[in-house]
Amino acid sequence: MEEDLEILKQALISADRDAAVGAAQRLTDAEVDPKVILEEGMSAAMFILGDLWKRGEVFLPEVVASAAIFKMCNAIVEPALLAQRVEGDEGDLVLLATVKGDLHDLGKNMVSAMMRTAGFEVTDLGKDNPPEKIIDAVRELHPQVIGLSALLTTTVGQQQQVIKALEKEGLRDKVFVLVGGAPVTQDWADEIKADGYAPSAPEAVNIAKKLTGKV
Ligand code: B1M
Repeated sequence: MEEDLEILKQALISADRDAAVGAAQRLTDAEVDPKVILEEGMSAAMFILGDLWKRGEVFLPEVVASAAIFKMCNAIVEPALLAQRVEGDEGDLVLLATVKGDLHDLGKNMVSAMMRTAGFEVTDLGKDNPPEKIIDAVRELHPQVIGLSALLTTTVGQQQQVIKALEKEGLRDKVFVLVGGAPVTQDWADEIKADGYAPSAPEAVNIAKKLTGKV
């Protein structure tokens, strides 16, 4: 398992599609915990790739290719994760969105899959969502939790804009707001008066459970 996890990581970093997909398949066939494959293999690889990108050792086209391969691997691993789904309570709806101006969705998709596995219903608005669209969805769907993902220092402010819009529309006390994404911190979550912050997808599930009184 350790060897295939390392192959998966290196193959994602070097955008080697066949090696990455092969390793993801072998790990899934061997019934390795899908959360371990996602967090310790795939997510960790993208973090390293981000560092190489920042240092100018890889370039945008390579990152685009790695992100596409990440999605292929995710398509292999996610069904195994969802097969572990526990039954949830009706009405436990989580509304997920990447904020306006932000096109990063790999982490949000991981949060979505892990929330569903934990028994939550999930409506995923996708990426680049302005506050108005999120407000409309809150009015229509009455979620218990809104999960806002932001990956850019230039877009984290949008999480605050959503909270301000909820306040303006008189909806703030009707829904819990959970924030996450690489540049997001507990301090930021406190500053914008979010109800919760999670540094990872499994932790996002734990916080959503706490907020909704499941643990
Ligand atoms: Co982007 N990008 N990118 N990018 N990208 C970062 C974020 C960056 C840190 C890279 C770097 O410079 N080192 C940098 C941001 C710097 C900054 O803001 N200061 C950056 C940049 C600059 C950009 C562009 C501006 C580049 C350009 O065009 N010149 C551009 C912006 C486009 C836009 O959004 N408007 C851009 C584009 C892209 C791609 C399209 C090529 C691609 C995204 C593909 C996609 O998502 N479909 C991409 C990628 C892949 C990355 C890195 C390398 C990897 C991100 C990722 O998917 N990680 C990233 C480097 C990094 O993050 N260190 C980088 C894997 C994923 C599973 O992790 O999303 O962090 P992550 O999710 C984690 C946790 O954060 C958490 O759970 C997940 C794991 O458990 N989490 C939550 C996430 N959301 C959560 C929500 C929650 C709770 C937890 O509650 C609701």
